[in-house]
Amino acid sequence: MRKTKAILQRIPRREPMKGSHFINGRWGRSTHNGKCFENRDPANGQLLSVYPEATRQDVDEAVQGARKAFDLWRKVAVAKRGEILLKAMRLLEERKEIVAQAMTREMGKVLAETRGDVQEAIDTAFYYAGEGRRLFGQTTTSELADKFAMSVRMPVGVCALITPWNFPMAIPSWKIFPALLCGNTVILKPSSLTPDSARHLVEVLQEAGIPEGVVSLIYGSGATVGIWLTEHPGVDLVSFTGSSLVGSKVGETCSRTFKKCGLEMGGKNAQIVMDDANLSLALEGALWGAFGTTGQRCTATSRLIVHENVFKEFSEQLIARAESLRVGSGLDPDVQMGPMISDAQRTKVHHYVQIGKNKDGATLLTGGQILCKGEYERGFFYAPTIFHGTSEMTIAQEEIFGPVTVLISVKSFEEAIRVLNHSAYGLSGSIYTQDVNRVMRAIQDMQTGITYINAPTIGAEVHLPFGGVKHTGNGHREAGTTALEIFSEWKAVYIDYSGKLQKAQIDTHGAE
Ligand code: UN1
Repeated sequence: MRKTKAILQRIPRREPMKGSHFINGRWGRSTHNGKCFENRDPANGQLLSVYPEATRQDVDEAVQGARKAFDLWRKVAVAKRGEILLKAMRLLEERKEIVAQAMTREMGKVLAETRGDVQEAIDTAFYYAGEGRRLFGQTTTSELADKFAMSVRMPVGVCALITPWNFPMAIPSWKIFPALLCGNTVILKPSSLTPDSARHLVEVLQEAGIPEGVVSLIYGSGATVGIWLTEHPGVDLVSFTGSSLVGSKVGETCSRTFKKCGLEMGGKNAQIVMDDANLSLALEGALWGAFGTTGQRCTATSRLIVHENVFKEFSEQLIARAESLRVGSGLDPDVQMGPMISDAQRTKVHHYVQIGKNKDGATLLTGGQILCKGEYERGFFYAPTIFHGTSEMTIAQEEIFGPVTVLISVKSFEEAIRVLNHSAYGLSGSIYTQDVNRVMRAIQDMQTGITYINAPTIGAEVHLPFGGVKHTGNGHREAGTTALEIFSEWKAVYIDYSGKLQKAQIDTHGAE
């Protein structure tokens, strides 16, 4: 504890930065008398920066600029667009440490994780830069002679990207880079809890040579700016990551206004531990999956489904390890779990803990407390929390988004899979077992978009599809080649070089 304090004292206090929107290639504060909001360090309450809230006029200007820029950007050679992404990637590599530190300050997670977050954006830029020399369509034959057919990808238009605070750079990068590569223009509206990270990302794009209006960055709340963007007639596509509650509203508005819409929402991810598992490996996985990012990941392990034969041993070890986790400022290299993002989020988590104890009747095995003494006084810290419960309980069904996990004991592999699937969500799932038949059956039967074998529920890589089934998503996937599906439209092209009118379906069969 004393060590953390000493480290925090060494961090120079600086004047809060005054941030601005980036609209039509210019950084500037709202000229329309918008309000401002504060960005504070969740570990100690320090004021880091002040940002403007966009007004409706700011949103209109950004959309108009993006519409105008679209006509130019869609015609820029795809390889050239890829080169700009590559430049942005290099700049991000140079700034990785500065950006990671800024991210830990505003978001709270430990430096090793914010470095990983920036690295994920670097990897994503690299991946889609390469796509600049692929972006494959298909060539195929025609059913008619002297006729050729192919499919090509077309950009969609103006994309509004609404992103959360838990991966302040990786998640925006999953959207921005493929969207730009496909020839779209974008307006990013990041969470108001992590404005600095978004600014760093847009700065590297600007310095890499993104033309005016192609990328805009506007700040403000989801309830105002998010809704204005989603309803705006000048926006063609909305890509949203956040809660299922908000996502369903975004989806409704998009369908009413005929927009393409990608939704990446909640999770209630489970790790299964079978009685033949390598228990120490399963334990490491559970700790990382449940308490990494202070449990604030959509892929966090919020349920641990453990075979009864190893339940006692596994839960005892898990409790001991959770209790020895070092909680504190994410800037302290010895700390393993940082603060929660905000007081509101911590209050929500604590409320779920009361539900677990009082309404559900679950057994609280460790944690369940707000940490507020000594070094924790001015931050939003919460103790790593483990319940023993059953699958029907509210705490085993609803997304908590904090350092809380529920142990559930099962008697068999079949029951473990049934419990894992007993969820409204279907993002990530994991199983620890040495039995190849169980592995194959788990891959087949888990109702999740991401399935891990002998690995935790977190840790997706950028070249594979990211997303989930059931209430987690609406059928789209981020990352990999799958992101190209949302950010482009297919066009089928037929080229008839016969010099005569040929009728499909008729000329091919009419003579019979
Ligand atoms: C999230 O869970 O909110 O898979 C995103 C992971 C990271 C991204 C997580 N690459 O853990």
